[in-house]
Amino acid sequence: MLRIHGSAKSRASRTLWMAKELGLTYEHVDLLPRSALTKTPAYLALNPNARVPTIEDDGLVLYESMAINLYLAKKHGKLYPTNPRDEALTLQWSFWETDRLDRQLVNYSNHSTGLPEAERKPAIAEANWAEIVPAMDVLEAALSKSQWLAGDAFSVADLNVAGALYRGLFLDLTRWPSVASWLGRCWDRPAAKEVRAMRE
Ligand SMILES: N[C@@H](CCC(=O)N[C@@H](CS)C(=O)NCC(=O)O)C(=O)O
Repeated sequence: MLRIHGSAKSRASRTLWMAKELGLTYEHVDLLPRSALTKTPAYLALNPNARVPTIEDDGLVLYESMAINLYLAKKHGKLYPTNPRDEALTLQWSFWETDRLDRQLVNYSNHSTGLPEAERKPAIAEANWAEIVPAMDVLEAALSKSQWLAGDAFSVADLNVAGALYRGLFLDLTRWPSVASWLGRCWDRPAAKEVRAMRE
């Protein structure tokens, strides 16, 4: 049976969202990032990075949330592109998000609102926001031409990017109206709502 390691309050929310979209039965090991349980020899044997998420599935151990979701969607033949063009776009957007927005959004959110006030560093928030704006402009341009990131329906490409943009739900998205409506469409899905309820 699929086992998912990682709290819904972490990047494991993307994996949980995918498992729910696919209707999979899974065991959830609710590990908080940086907790002692992510540093045990047993967990480090699964993920030597001491990070979440990690999955175990039929003997396969896999980390990296984007790779996990691509694997699960492909394995179960749902939400995975059916042609090389859309598959390439799916990989493009998944890698793009990891490079351009993933840590930037976490850093911005932590240092603007998330951390206790005394620990926030406005310069870190500002530097990350300076990277977020041009990346969101790129996403806006793509989504103003097409409802979905790869093909003509919601897919793992949208899940991977929208899942990573959880913190975007709390940003002022006025400058990016197509991103705002796409993000709403994605997070309005029943599976996404379930994960959001686990997270908040
Ligand atoms: N690129 C990885 C990032 C994983 C990651 O950084 N996870 C965070 C939780 S959201 C974590 O475990 N952090 C622990 C740490 O930084 O020590 C992925 O997408 O799976």
